[in-house]
Amino acid sequence: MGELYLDKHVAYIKSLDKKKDFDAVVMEHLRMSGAYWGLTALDIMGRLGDMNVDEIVSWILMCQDDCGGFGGNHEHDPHILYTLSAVQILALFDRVDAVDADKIASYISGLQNEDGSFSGDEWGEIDTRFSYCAICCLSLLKRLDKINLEKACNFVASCKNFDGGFGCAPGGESHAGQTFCCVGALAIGGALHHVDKDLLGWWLAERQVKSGGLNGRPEKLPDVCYSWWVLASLVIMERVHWIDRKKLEQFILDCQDPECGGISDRPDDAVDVFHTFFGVAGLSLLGFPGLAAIDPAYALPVNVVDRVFYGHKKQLAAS
Ligand code: GRG
Repeated sequence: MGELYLDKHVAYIKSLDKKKDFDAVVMEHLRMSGAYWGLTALDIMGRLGDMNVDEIVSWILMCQDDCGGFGGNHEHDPHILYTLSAVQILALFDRVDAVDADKIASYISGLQNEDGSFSGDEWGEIDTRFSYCAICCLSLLKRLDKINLEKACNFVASCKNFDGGFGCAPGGESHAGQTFCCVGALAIGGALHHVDKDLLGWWLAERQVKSGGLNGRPEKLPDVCYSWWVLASLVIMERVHWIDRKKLEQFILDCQDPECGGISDRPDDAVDVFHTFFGVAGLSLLGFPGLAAIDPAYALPVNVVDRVFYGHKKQLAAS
């Protein structure tokens, strides 16, 4: 088995907070999601403990708009993508109670359209990514009753194609990223019967190329991030054994920077926090030793999801 440079990846992620270089400027508008990727990767690697929780939670609260949604950074406009990232980070730290769940739920339910779809923000773009964000976020807040869940799932199902995959809107080309959003949303929404598991399992397994990596659609290059989008969908559908897991594991390990840490999209490319998270998360789904298990639908460590729904930590603390 190849080596995972865990300590180097931890050091790489921790160094990002202090950086003021070009990458940091480019990431400025999506810092909330960047923080979610970095912090969740640290948690999977068992190294979230040294973070300053109060400082992170106060920054998240500063990014909340009066309407209840969160922006990608302080004083940025709210968007459903960053609202999910904010709630996911709060869940990581067991601090969901620091926010008014009803206010966030009212922001999200206000983005649901008549056909069950969701807009990303007040400007109205519609995409199945936003359906996933809405359903995942409201589930973590235990507020799924605030939307029309049946219509939401029916809209997602209407984006299914002849090949079993899903696109960003009805008639949109199947793409592994959108497919994860749709399968994840339907799994959380209790509507997986809309998925043709054998047909979609076949299409997803076809995403594996010679190098062992996965692509997002036919004829495209492999990319480490699809180790999440494809693999998580296969895990949810219990078809993960349809790909060569060892070859995928080696592809992800080949994308590491063994000197400075971090994982890139393909071997020898520059690393970034997005691919570092999805690489580590993919290895976790593959059961790589030393990594905590990640939940394929919520994209959070399994113990965090258990704590949200069953209150394990709080019950233990009280006993
Ligand atoms: C909490 C895990 C999590 C997700 C939140 C934002 C979101 C919900 C999901 C994004 C799903 C998605 C569309 C992923 C694809 C990202 C990507 C690499 C897009 C690149 O698209 P192209 O067309 O790439 O440039 P290809 O690989 O097709 O050439």
